[in-house]
Amino acid sequence: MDKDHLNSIAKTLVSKHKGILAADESTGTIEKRFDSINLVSNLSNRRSYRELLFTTPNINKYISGIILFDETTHQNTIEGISFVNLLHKLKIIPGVKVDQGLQSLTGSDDEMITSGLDGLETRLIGYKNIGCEFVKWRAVFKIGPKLPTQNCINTNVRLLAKYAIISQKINLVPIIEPEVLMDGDHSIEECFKTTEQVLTETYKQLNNYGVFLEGTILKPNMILPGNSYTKQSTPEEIAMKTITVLKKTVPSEVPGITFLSGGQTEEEATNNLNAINIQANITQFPWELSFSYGRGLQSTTLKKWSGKSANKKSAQEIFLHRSALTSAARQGKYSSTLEKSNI
Ligand code: 5MM
Repeated sequence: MDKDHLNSIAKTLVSKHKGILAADESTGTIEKRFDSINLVSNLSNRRSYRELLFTTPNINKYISGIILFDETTHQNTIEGISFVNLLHKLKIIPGVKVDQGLQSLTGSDDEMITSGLDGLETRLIGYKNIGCEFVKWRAVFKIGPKLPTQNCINTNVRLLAKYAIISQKINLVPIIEPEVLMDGDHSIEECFKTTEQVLTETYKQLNNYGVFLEGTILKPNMILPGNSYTKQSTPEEIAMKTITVLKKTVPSEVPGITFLSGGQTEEEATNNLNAINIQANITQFPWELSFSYGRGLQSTTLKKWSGKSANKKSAQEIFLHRSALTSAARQGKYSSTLEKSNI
């Protein structure tokens, strides 16, 4: 394990002003996204969409790394440059999602565990050889009556820890994504309690497996009420609760925390990240607090594009603008008046 290399990649991913674009939608997920714009999900449309995102002029001012789906790691720009090489040229670090999706937890109708450990090391060597520098694995936890179960938490966090140590052996920085889902009618307090439990167990297992924390990134959910809960929370409350949980659970060796957007609107995800960074600027924290958004960066861009090459330029302008706003939020410098500005 090359610890200096792992630490340097992790730190570059969370450099000041920058964050990560999650463009690693699996085939089923991208199909759902394309359904929303009435576009068929085939190889060619997926390639064109990813090219639109990655070739957005100046996007490297705000984006430090991009998480790809396996298919995209084998694809090229229209001029024939591989996407991985293109990102290197742009000084954007290429990474790849290496979990293989969710399967039912044995004996449970309600809970899922993440698959992908079989043959993982061989796949990782392949990704490293083509130039990827980091990887991502997502575990999900549902809040509900008696959920998540201790069995689901234990099983998922052990898998996360095994994935992380195998990745570091191949000198790939593991992004650790334990996502407490915002689906449901639970309160913000329930999200707080569950996230605290999940993150506590996550770091217990990462330590048990000897994972080098300085060479990792955490990708957690923010502390939010469920999306069908009656009472909504202010960004300040979300920020306070999020930071409190992180302080209780995340060791100071971790270089950076890059939040997922998890189904928030683009504006909510920006506003809440901004409130978190305003807090962080008041009280110093050991980690960088940044973003690794999928929908939080792409929703309006995708709608604008709608699969039409005539819309590519205006869709790229929207993507650059959303990335600039999210970068401002990552510094605690966002305000909703910027939504209509030219920054
Ligand atoms: C972009 O979506 C990623 C892959 O999800 P699937 O395996 O379900 O296709 C996902 O892991 C993503 O990186 C995170 O959920 C963050 O995305 P959001 O949209 O929540 O910011």
